[in-house]
Amino acid sequence: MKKILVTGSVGQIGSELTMLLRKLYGNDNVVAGGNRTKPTGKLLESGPFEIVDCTDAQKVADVVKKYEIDTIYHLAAILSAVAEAKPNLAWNVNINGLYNVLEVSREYKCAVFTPSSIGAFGPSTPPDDTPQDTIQRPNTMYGVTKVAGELLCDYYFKRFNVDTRGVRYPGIISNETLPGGGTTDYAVDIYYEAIKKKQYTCFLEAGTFLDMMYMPDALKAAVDLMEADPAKLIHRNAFNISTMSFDPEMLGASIRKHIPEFKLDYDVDPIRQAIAASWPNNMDDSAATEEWAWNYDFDLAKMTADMLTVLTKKLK
Ligand code: AKB
Repeated sequence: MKKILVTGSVGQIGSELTMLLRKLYGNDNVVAGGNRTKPTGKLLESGPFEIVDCTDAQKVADVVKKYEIDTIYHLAAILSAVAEAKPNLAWNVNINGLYNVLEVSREYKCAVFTPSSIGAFGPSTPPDDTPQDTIQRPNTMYGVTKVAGELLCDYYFKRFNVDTRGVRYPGIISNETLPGGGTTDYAVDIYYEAIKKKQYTCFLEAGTFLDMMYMPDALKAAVDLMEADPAKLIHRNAFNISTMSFDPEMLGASIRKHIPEFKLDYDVDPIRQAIAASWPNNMDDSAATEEWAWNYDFDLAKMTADMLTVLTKKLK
């Protein structure tokens, strides 16, 4: 049985991924690693928790040794909007933190999953059907750390045989933990506000198309890739994965099918708008499909129905 450490386990993806991994591999075999915020509820009660600041290599090594970890899902990261506001912090966490995790993994022979992002692309990237292998010249600090992270992970695989794998996540939409500091966060906030106020003011412009994904598909991608036959992987860091592409208007229209009086207006944040404008509209994920049979369950209509059902109960 695998022995897994999840860094960033209290975050948006980490909190749900840790619970899924515990279900698949056993509660005691999955250590939730968090930096400052202690988990609460089922995340804390269902298995081990350790404070793991990925910028402290010794701490990462101590936890890996203590639990005989063989696989790390390294989710601790600073997202795009916060990275633009705090570039030093983003470099430290996203690059130095990843470097520490890779070094510890080299020493203790761990496999490593590291999420990259649509943010690894930039304004000179082909925006439609963005190919797996294409121009990556992002103009944001987040993007710089994501491209460097992809290269670093590939380097550790080729040079040291560390089993590194990753996906380029689109904006992730979930009904449990809120995202923090991303450019795609509007696509989560909008559901909460639609239920609470029947109105949402969006910080991205109408017509801003971005790849998005519902959390169950995002979790499946991480697990399926880490379980994939390594002999079939031509790429490693990181695979394009895609399930739906929409702009705020399309998302509003899908919500209006359930809440007809829902109103959408705009108060555009120039910083996040510029970030979003530099990212692809939709990615070509055929390499992931060919190399590890990537597939998904949720399109926009199915996701909206599920989000509204779950959140309506939760917000009562
Ligand atoms: C963000 O908006 O920063 C993230 C991402 C697309 O990587 N959700």
